[in-house]
Amino acid sequence: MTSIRVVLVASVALVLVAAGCGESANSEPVATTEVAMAKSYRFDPRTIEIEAGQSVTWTNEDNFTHTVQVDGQKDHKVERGESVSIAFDKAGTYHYVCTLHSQDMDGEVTVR
Ligand SMILES: [Cu+2]
Repeated sequence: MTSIRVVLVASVALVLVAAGCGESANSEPVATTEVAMAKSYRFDPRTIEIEAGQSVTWTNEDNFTHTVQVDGQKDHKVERGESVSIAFDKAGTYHYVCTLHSQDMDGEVTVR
């Protein structure tokens, strides 16, 4: 009896862990070159997919200054109402953050 109860508890725990992980990791990339810095403190869409040679334009639609820094590259400050475009020439997956709000604002560009 005791061993059956232990197995049941373990499987419930596994289901909970799996559900928690799926939420952020499985967001499908959106095929677009336009990302909004939306209200409040968000990149929208957060995960995008483009073709090699295309540029991505981030536009600040929030009420606060944000930045875009692709990992390993320079930081671009984007004031309210302004935008910045960054070209991606090589295929790969590029992670980026707003360095002012890196806890809340990050995203990924997949270049095909
Ligand atoms: Cu920000």
